[in-house]
Amino acid sequence: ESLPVDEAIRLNQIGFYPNQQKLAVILNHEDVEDFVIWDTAGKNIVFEGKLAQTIKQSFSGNNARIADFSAFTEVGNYTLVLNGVGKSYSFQIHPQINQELGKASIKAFYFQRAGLELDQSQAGIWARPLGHPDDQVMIHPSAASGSRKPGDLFSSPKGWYDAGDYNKYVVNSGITVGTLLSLYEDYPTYFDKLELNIPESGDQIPDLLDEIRWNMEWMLSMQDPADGGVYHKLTTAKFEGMVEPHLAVSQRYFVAKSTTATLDFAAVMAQASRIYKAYFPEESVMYLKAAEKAWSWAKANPDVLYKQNELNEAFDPDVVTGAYGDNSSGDEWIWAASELFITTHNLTYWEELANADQSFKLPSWNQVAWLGYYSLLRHQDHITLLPQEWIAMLKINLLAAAREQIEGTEETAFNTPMETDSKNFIWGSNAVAANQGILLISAFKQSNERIFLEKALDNLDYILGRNATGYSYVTGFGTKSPMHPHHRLATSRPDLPPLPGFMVGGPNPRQQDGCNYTSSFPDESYTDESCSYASNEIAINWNAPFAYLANSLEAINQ
Ligand code: G3I
Ligand code: 9MR
Repeated sequence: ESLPVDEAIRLNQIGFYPNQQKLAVILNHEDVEDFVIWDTAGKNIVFEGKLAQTIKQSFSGNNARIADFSAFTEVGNYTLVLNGVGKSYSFQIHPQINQELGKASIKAFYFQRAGLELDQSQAGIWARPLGHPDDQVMIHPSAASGSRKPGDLFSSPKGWYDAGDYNKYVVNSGITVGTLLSLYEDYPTYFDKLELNIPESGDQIPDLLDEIRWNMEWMLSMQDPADGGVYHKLTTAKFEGMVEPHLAVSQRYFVAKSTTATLDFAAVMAQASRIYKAYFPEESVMYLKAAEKAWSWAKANPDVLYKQNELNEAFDPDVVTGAYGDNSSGDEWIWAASELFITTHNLTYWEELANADQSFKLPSWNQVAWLGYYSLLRHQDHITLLPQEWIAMLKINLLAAAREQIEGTEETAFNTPMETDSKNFIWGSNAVAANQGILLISAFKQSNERIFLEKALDNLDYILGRNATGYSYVTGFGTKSPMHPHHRLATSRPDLPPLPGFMVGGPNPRQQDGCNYTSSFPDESYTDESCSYASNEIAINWNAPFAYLANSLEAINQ
């Protein structure tokens, strides 16, 4: 018990399902051969094992060996011990091991709410005054059209703050809402019971749907009622300082309509229309009308891409906040057409899909085709109007991509799909790991092959500590977790621990923020400093796939 914690022992710092594979990775320590599992309560040895013979190399050249204790299945609290060397952080084995984590990953969205006073009864120590009412948002010259003139003011309240900043961007809201609505569509009975303690808890609809609705209501107000086009973003001209929301009071603007924002909007409105129908029939009709109107605008304006630099040459004031500029809208067409087709069964939308690229592309804010394709596969039994060979091809592509994704996992130092390619380590790399998890879970659902589920769990283990930095990348979860995320809500309250349930962006060797990093290797380029927006920011489009991964594994293991 007097043994020190040895950070060379890397494992999921939350824990494991009893029947799940359980791995730790031991770095270096070439002389050690045995390990034991201690029961932390009784300090008894409950399991003895040997480290794997195979030595693998991490990207930075550390020697890595596996300690496999999958055979140990008893519920409890434990540490892994290397005799005479040190112990791991503590972890649990429990049949609902990811339940609290899953809830926190969604509660995080409540903490991101704009335009709401957070009450102590729901927010605890993170209670805060109302900020960003967004009842006086100005039409930026780039957004003027019809009767809406530069300088006009309209209301556009609610929604979630995008990330560590306080702005609200439609493109990024789109993939976030789409991912969360899909989580609900995949596991409705799990979410029908799940309580999040948010202001709407106790009403007649599932808390997850209440939380998403907070953002849907904002998104609706981003549509120009005159023509159906959707503004790309609602933002200050420059990023605010690191101040609390009620003190961040610079003028906010509606900025330029774009095809990508409009189609992402159409997709989520169409998806929401079918999901909320049972609860709010009138709202459901309104969502669908909004989606169809957005679709018509996009048809008339098929290639209005958001180019921030060009807009800044033409209009004042310059807008330098998150661009979410994308150089193609092909994937947005696929997503919108898919969701509209599933909801309406109208074959007009099929025209957009018939010759579309079906190859697998991992979803991200600028690549949304597979949000639509996942939905079509989810609803395959109800879309019999579509050619069955075409649907079958989607499924083939999905399974092929999943197989490719897991190939080589065993050769990586930490045994995760995430590490099979150093190119996965981009800005927001942890969301790559989470989105790979969604791919693998979707493949499991389509094939019933458990290997896909196991590899999805490997990526969750990665996120929670079995990785090259030894961090559990989720605030408030795990022993060594981010304490200084790039998050204005957190940095402006240095007296409080960071808000819980947020997965930070993660290792990113391009290090675009200019902060101090201690390593430049792909999977070690992470620094827990608030200056590091390129590795340590939080964002709604990263938390959504993380929430999908944690909650769907929990729902599947029920
Ligand atoms: O397109 C290239 C690709 O060809 C290349 O292989 C790859 C290598 O890294 O880079 C790709 O471009 C990257 C782009 O994201 C698309 O993934 C850029 O390098 C990278 O700088 C860019 O990062 C984006 C970042 O904003 C800067 O624009 C992140 O994806 C995006 O998540 C992030 O979003 C910000 C918002 O702007 C503002 N709010 C916070 C939010 C999170 O940090
Ligand atoms: O806080 C901003 C963060 O949300 C963005 O991801 C990041 C990149 O666009 O920019 C951050 O804002 C910084 C700005 O770019 C440069 N000056 C310092 C700002 C706060 O660190």
